[in-house]
Formats: sequence, C-alpha cells, structure tokens
Amino acid sequence: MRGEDLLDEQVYGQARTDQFVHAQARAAGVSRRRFLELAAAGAGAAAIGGLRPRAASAQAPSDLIVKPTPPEFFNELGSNREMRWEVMYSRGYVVPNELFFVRNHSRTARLDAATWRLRVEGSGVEEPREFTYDEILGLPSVSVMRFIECAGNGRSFFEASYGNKAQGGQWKLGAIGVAEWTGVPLREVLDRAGLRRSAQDVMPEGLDELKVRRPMPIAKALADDTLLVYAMNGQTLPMDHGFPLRVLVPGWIGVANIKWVGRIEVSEQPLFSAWNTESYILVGPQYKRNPPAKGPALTHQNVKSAFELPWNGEVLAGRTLLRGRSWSGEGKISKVEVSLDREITWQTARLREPNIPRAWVRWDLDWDAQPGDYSLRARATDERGTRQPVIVPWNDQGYLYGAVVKHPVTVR
Ligand SMILES: Nc1nc2c(c(=O)[nH]1)N[C@H]1C(S)=C(S)[C@@H](COP(=O)(O)O)O[C@H]1N2
Ligand SMILES: [Mo]
Repeated sequence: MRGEDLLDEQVYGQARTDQFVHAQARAAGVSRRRFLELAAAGAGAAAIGGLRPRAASAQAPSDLIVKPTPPEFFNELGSNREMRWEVMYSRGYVVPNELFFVRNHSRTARLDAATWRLRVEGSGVEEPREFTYDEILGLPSVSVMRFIECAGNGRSFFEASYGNKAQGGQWKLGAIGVAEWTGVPLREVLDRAGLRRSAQDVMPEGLDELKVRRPMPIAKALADDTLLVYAMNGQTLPMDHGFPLRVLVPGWIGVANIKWVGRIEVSEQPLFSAWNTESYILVGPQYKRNPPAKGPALTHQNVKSAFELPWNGEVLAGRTLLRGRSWSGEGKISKVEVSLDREITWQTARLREPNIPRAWVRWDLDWDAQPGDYSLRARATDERGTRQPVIVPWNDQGYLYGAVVKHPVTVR
C-alpha cells in the first residue's frame, strides 16, 4: 500500500487492523476467525502487553502544572486547564504561552535538559541512536504556525445534543491553541538513525508517569511540518508544554503531539498503545469495533469555531465587533457564517489574514447589539468543503464535537 493512502483515517485504521490480526494469528497459531472472536470478547487488548492505561497516582493539584493558571484565564478541569475564550478577544494570531491550554494525562514532567536523551530505535531503523539536547538544537530547524487541539475539545456539548454526558473532561471550546512552533523535522532525526524503507509506524513516547505514546504512519512522520519542537512562540518550550522536546503532528488530535518525548520507536510492524486502542478511538452505535482497538482510531481534528466571548457572559449594548476564530485539521477555512437569531438567518463573517492551514483564521462581524438574551452560532466550512453540521454522531468518549455550538450571551 502506498504511504499517502495511510493518511486517510479509514484506510489507516483498516490496514493496521488487518496487519495486526494476521500477525497475531500467525504468531499464536490461531486462525484469524478465532482471533477475532477473542478480540470481540475483550481478550485482544489483554493479550498485548501494556495496553491498558494505568490510573494516574493521586497528586496535589498544585503539583500537576508548573505555570500559574489564574481563574481569569483558565477553567480548571482536574489536571487540565482550559483557556477561556474571552482572553483571546482582540488578540493577535497566536495564543501567548501563559494562556495556552494544558492537557496532562498525569502531571507535568520536570526534566533536566543536561541529562535528557532522545532514543530512536526499533526494527524500522538500521542504527538505533541517542541524541542530546545540544545535538537536537544543532540540527536544521523550521518554524510553523499550527494549532494543537485536544480530541475532547467541545465534549461538554454532547450533553445538550443527547441528554447524556460523554466520558471525560467536560471541555467547552478552550482545549485549543495556536502557536509558532520551532523545531527539527522528525524526518531529520529518523534519517540519522538509518530509516529503513520498510518502516511503517513511528511511535513517540513521553517521559511522564504514564509514558504516553501513540503511533502514526510513516507518511505522517515524514511530513515537512511534523516536528520535534523545542521552542514555542520564540521562547524555550515551557515545562507544561513538553520541555525539553515535544512532537508536533499538525492537524492530528492533541494526543499525537507527545510532550517530554524521550524515545521514538520506529517499526516495520503496526504499533499499538492504550492511546489508539482503548482511548482516542470512536466507540458508539455508528462505529465498528476494530480489534485490537475498540473502534476506529482518530487521526485528524475536525472543523470548529469559537467566539472570543465569555461563556454566558455580558456584552454592552451598541455597535460592536463580534469576533471569533475557526479551524480545521484538514486545511484552510474558506467561509464562516454567523447567526444572531437562532439560525433563522446567517451572515457571512469577514475573514482576517493570515489564514493558515491547520492553524486558524480570525473573523469578525459588525453587530449593533440590542439588549436581550442571545444564543450565538458560528459555522465554518473548510477548503475541502466540510461544513460544521447541526449534530454529530454520539461516541462514548465524546471526541470530535464538531457541530455548531450555541453560545449564550446577554446584551445589556
Ligand atoms: N507525554 C505526554 N504527552 C501528551 C499528553 C500527556 O499527557 N503526556 N497529553 C496529550 C494531549 S491529550 C493533548 S490534548 C496535548 C496537549 O498539549 P498542551 O498541554 O501543550 O496544550 O498534549 C498531548 N501530549
Ligand atoms: Mo487531548
């Protein structure tokens, strides 16, 4: 199969599943049919070492995140901090590091760059090797503007659509940020370890307590903008965002962007972890099981929009600029429409440059705001023609809520 085909979510998921099933069956001497039965009975994941996520040990909340996260900037959700969208009102293109959301499966790892090493190994490379921090800083580098967005961003809105809460942190829309990321193309490092043409999957692993790791196909690993990042908005990568080094996988779900990376496994075989079999997969009536994963593995983020306004907040009556941002994991935004009257009419918002693919576009609309209660709507269309729908199919873990959000505000 050609590499690019694997960038398609369905093709990737199915290809990997088939390979895995065959390999397991062959190795274990069981028939493919028997293997599928086992997997369906839940034995599949248990048969593969270390697939189940361990629970994070209890920590004092103050110990979970290093940077200050005052309530004016952030909503607190356990070990995570959600950016409040009103802090972006009238700001520039990027989210300053101090305001960038934090999503930690356990807690921020405190690493020392002097002793830190990056190990690149596995059947997909000829010469496994280690890199020091200085060696990484000495490699060719690039800077790109891209978003990082949690797959669970918008999860809380499943409740309004379905009357049930999806499992996981109840984010509104603040689990996203755009920054200028500076680092070394992952390709440069893989090449220096003697990347084999037969390499299939690349799995970066974090040095945090849970060793968070998740594979990507080689085609994505070799993309020009898939980076090993050491600077964020021109500053040394902050601890909470993965110091000394994190992965940037543009357009893909947040968890692909492994923080505190210490090891990269390159394999000629499909790779699996808890984060592409147990979580960050789609489980629900509309999705098929995909052994050893419980459902199709997520790849790209979808199309979303947010107003630069407080949630359930107040706006002063009179002429104002209604502002927001829209983004897509699959390309530039081509159109944004806003409804002030509960979807009776839609107006086209003005898009403001820059409009960078897999980052976001800022937009605005003149509004002569009259006193009253409003439920504002924004819907974006990306360059592939994907428009935000009215409703998205249910999935138990509440990923990829891309439907139009009803944003309550009061004008006084
Ligand atoms: N090692 C490691 N990498 C990680 C995580 C983690 O818990 N551990 N969280 C992931 C998730 S789920 C998201 S959404 C992004 C969040 O990046 P940020 O905290 O820099 O905003 O990091 C990803 N990388
Ligand atoms: Mo995430």
